[in-house]
Amino acid sequence: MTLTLYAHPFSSYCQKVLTALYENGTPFEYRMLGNHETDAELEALWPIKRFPALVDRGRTVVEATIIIEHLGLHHPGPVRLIPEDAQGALDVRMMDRFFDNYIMTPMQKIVFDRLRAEQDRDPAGVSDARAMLDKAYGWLDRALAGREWAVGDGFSLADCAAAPSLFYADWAHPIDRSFAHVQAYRRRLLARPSFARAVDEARPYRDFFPLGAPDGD
Ligand SMILES: N[C@@H](CCC(=O)N[C@@H](CS)C(=O)NCC(=O)O)C(=O)O
Repeated sequence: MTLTLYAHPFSSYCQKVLTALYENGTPFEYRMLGNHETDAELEALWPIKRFPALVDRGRTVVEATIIIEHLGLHHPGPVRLIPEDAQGALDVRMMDRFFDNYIMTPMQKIVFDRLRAEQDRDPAGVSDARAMLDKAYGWLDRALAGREWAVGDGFSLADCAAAPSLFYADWAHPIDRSFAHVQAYRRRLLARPSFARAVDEARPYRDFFPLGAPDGD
């Protein structure tokens, strides 16, 4: 086994990569963060200390999207998460950026703000994040009409990004019922065995969610 993943099951960006690994049944060693030993190993590899991080034969790979690109390049499996044709790949990468920048980022802003001491909070920033999520849900709802997955016919990198971002975004800033396509897409993502496994592995940590995890899901 050449792959070692530094990750925590409750982390949204880790779930993005775990979904890709589980899609293809790719074997890896799971170095679970949250204890002194593995946290120190991560810091030695990547002083920025954001996770996940992958180590493959001595090479450290960071950023969830780049890890998934790396897996496709060096450890391909039956599910091709980035299409072979260049335009298809560009479409997938564009939607991957959409989910990271306009769903995951504002969701994290709301969640991380709540973890701060009251006097250090940023109400204007949180309000902007909520407004961004409303705009992003609206755009996505129109984009998803008639689609099963984010791009084309198959499950892709974009869906790996969508799954944890929409999962937690709905907890942080509920997706309005009027966005029926987004709601249905989120349900499809939760039913996908790879992501369902990542969600199940994170269940013991739901108390970490500072806004209170809802009973559903
Ligand atoms: N751009 C990074 C973001 C990774 C990220 O934000 N990870 C979170 C966990 S979901 C983290 O490292 N949080 C710890 C911290 O902010 O100190 C990626 O795509 O992998």
